[in-house]
This record gives sequence, C-alpha cells and structure tokens, in this order.
Amino acid sequence: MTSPRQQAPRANDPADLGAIDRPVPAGVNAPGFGSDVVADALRATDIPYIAVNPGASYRGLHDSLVNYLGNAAPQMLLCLHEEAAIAIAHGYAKVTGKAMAAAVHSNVGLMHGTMAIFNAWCDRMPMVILGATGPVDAAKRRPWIDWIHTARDQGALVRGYTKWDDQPASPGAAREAVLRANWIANTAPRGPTYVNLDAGMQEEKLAEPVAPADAARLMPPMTFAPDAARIAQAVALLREAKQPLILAGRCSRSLEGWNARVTLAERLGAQVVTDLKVSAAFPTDHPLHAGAPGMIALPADAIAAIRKADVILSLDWLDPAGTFKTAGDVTAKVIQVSVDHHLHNGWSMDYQGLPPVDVFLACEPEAAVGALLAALGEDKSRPAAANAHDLPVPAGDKLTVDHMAAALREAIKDREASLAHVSLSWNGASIPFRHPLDYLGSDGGGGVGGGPGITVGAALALKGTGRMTVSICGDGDFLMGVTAIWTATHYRIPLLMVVANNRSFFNDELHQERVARMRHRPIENRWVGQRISEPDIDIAAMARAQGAQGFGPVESIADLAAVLREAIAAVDAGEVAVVDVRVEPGYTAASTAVMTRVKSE
Ligand SMILES: Cc1ncc(C[n+]2csc(CCOP(=O)(O)OP(=O)(O)O)c2C)c(N)n1
Ligand SMILES: [Mg+2]
Repeated sequence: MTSPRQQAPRANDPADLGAIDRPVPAGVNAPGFGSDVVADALRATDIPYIAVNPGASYRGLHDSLVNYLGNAAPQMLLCLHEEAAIAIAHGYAKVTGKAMAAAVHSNVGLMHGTMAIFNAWCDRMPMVILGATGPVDAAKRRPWIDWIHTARDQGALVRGYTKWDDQPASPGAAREAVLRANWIANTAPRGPTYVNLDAGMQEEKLAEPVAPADAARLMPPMTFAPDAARIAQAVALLREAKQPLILAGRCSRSLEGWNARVTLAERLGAQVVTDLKVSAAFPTDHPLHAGAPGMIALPADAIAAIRKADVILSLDWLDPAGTFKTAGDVTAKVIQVSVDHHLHNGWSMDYQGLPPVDVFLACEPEAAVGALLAALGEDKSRPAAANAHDLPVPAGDKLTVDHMAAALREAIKDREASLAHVSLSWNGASIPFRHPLDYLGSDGGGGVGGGPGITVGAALALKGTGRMTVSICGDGDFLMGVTAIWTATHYRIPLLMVVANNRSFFNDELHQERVARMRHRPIENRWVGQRISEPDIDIAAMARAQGAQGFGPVESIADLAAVLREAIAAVDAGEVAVVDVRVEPGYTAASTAVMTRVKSE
C-alpha cells in the first residue's frame, strides 16, 4: 500500500484556501489510471494551485485531482473563463517568480486562453499550462464532439509564445513532460509551457505501475554566471564613466537584489531609469532615479539622463534599442545584462530591436550586479544626483486620474501595498515604489483584459502576507476580464480594484485623433466607436453580482477619500472591493503628446 495521496488542507498554506471546495474522501491511495500519474507529477512540482475551466477532454485529470489527490497540492481554482485562469497564474508568478498551473479544455479552451498566454510570454512569467485533446486514437473518439475537439497539432496554437510544448503518448512520458514543463518554465528566461494530454492516455487503466522517478533530480535548479573577463571589461567602463546610467528592467522580486541595485547605483553615482511596463526595480523616489517611470512614453528627465550618459548599464531593460531610438543621440558605451535571447523565436517580434552593445553579460541582473559590486570593491560612494520628482498636483474641479491617484495614495498611506496593475492613464509619479513588491508591472503583451485576472493572481500569492493588493484597471480592461472577480470572492482572496472609468476605450480615441490630424479631418469625432456610455455600465453592480463589495460610481472629488477608506476597510475584513471612479478621459501630458503627434509637428 502506498502512502495516502489524498491530502487534507496544508497546514502551511499561507493563503489558507484549503477549506474551500473539499471533496468527500474517495479512498484512492494508488495510481490506477494515466491521469493519476499526471496528478502525481503535478504534486511533485510543488505547484500549490491549478486554475481551471473544466472540459471533457481532461475529465480524467479532473477526476484524479479531486478523487486521487483530494483537491489539494495542487488545489483547483475554478475560473469562469480560460483567459482569467491564465491571467491568475500570470499574477501569481509576478509575485512569487514561480509557475502556477492552469488547465484548459481542448482546442476551444486553449483558444480562449491564448491572449493571456501571450501576455505572460511577453512578461517573461513562468506557468505550466495543461491542456487536452480528444483521443488521438480515432477509434476511441465519441461521435461528433471528440472529433471537433481533436486537432492534429494543438500546441501549434501557442507554440510561438510558449517556451516548450509536448503531447506525451503514455503516462510515463506525461510525467516526464509535466516535470520538464515546470523545469523549463521556471528556468530563466522564464515563460509559459504547454502540455497537451491525450484524453485516451488520461483515461486508460494502468497496465502496470509506472516506475518511480526522482522528480527533484529531473528539475535541477540552474543559474547563469557572468563571464569573469567581461565583468572586468564592464567594471573598467563603469570606473571611467563620468555619467553612468542604469536602465533597471526585468529584475526579480528579491529585496536583497533590490538593495544590491541601490548599492551599485550609489557606488557608481549612476542615475537610474525604470519603466512601468515591468515590475518595480529601483526606488522611484531615490535621488538617483531620473524622472518618474513611464508606460507609453519616457519622461523628459529620463530622456535627458539617457542622452547625457557616457556608460549605460542595461539590467535586462525591456527595449534598449527602442529607448535609444526615442532618446536620439545616445553616444554611451552599452553594457547589456540579459539572457532573453534564449527565448527569441521567428514568430513573435516581442524581442524588440537589436541593441548596440559593447559588453554583453549573459546572466540575470542579480548575478551581474553581485559580480560588479564584488569587482568594484568598497569604493567611496559618489555624491548622489538630487533629481527626485514631485508628486503630480491634481488640477481643476473635475475628477481626473490624478485626483483618484492622490486620494488612493492618501488612503493607502504607510501600509504595505502592492500595485498589481495600473491603467494606461496612470501617471507613474503618483505613488512611489520603495520595495520590489510595491509594483508588479503591466500585462506584458498589451492584451487588454488581463488586469482583473492578474490582480486576482497577485492577491492569491499575497494573501496572508499582510500586504494589501491594489490595482487600477481601465474600464475597458475591467469589462473584458470582469469574471476573474468571482474566483477572488469564491476563494476569499481580498483585494482592492479601482476602476479608472473614463467610459471609453480612450487609448484609441487618441489614435483616432492622430489620424484625424494627419488627414485634416475633425478630431471632435475621435470618440465615435470608442465611448462606452449611453448606457453607462454599472461596474459596482457587476462586482456585487459576483459576491464582491461594489462601490460607486464615485463622481466627485469630495467623495473619493471616504469611499476609498470604506473599500479598504472591506478589504481588511477579507472582502473583494471594486470601486467605480468616473474619471475625465485623459492620459498624462507626455503620453498624449507622443500618441497624438503628427510627423510634421
Ligand atoms: C485584446 C485587445 N483588444 C484591443 C486592444 C486595443 N486597445 C489598446 S488600449 C485600448 C483601450 C483600453 O481601454 P481602457 O482599459 O478603458 O483604458 P483607457 O485607454 O480608457 O484608459 C484598446 C481597445 C488591445 N490592446 N487588446
Ligand atoms: Mg477606458
């Protein structure tokens, strides 16, 4: 008799979800079917949750998760849409740096999930996606349904934006595939992997036990170390630099890594630029931080600092070539730290332009920073530049995003909070980031609708840590991903979602304005086909309908503070709170200028 597979809720589960959705004990203690072997492999990865939307193609695995594993380690998190399931895994990875799992049904479920997979891919976030196909053996297919839900090469749907995929033909091969998928997803450069489980393989009775495997040895942790000679070259450049600058890009959530970056910047007297497209990488109100982080446009102070620099250290900056192109006249020597090239493929161009580089350190930022600090020695810190930016001052008596941000900053005050997502209208100067978990970056792939799911996934990972999860979603983003809320309420995952509701897909109003200007046509018409009003949508009611606390619509500046206080009190009481804030349409001046500029101007 093997040891019991069915687990009670884990005592050390920080999120404490284990009491939810408990199955009656099924008394199954040994693997009997192909999908039981897959379930054992999943447990061996130590992945705590698997976000699911069900389907017959993986009913074998579903049964194994419930009746063989007892719906624990991993526990299923039911989602109302595959895009939410993937986005939740994405948000979880943003906090933990580790893969969660998601299961999606056959070709159709995978099709629903694709945009969210693309977002996670562009964001370099790990996740293990399990899918399934109707029986590959046509003789085993049920008429009609198994035929429409069987595709010859299902992985092809996502191969351009996953690191690896497989369709194993036996339980033994499936176990290896799950372990490999987890290993590859979690190895830098990180990203989603996909394993397609043949329904026939899942449901087949095991003819004989699958030989045991040492799962840990099949997923060995690995890191990249920088080349010593190149570190010496980089140090020589940095020592000679008069105006060094650090582009702090994709870095980890480690506080140690964060502190090391601050030490490096201070030792070099280097200015630092960060970006809202990726998670917080450097304290944004540190005197060495140039400008505020931007999403659509680099702020003028950052551009000026980049132009002035004579040596630039890119810590896996998302797009050095594009940044240099935008800044223009960049004459600095460039040290690039990245392993991202391992991921670049022929399908997706998300790798951006090829940057000019003088010294390439092929490792992750933390390893490079550590090696640079060791090689630089304990030199005296150089005097710091004092260019901390001011907080935006909300203007006028109409409720703008700046008013909303100022009220939110006040409401959060000094408590620990993670901004899991921000709207395109967000001004990066509004809330300073002082800890690696203070800001978790964007959706990655520009796929609107990711915000709510990413928020729920981040809140899942942060539940029980004392950190409040807060996000700002555009109304368009919220409406596309709204059903992720139900997963948060069902599994009692507290979070605060503030909707910057400008009643428009406003980003595209600016695009239409630009076209109108180029063509000398009326810009007054930019709203047609963009505005989400008449009727205005009751966003608070959409939240309430799913068991969340809905607040608003907040229509006056005077009401903001009290409503946000109430919403945060609800979050403190364990609730999911959604606040509909009716903001005036508008982006930051820098974003608006970049988006509406006509070539000749
Ligand atoms: C899936 C998807 N559909 C459409 C777009 C094009 N798009 C980019 S931003 C945007 C508007 C988003 O609206 P909202 O979230 O309300 O933000 P706002 O611009 O109004 O602040 C749209 C439609 C996209 N990026 N992704
Ligand atoms: Mg909008």
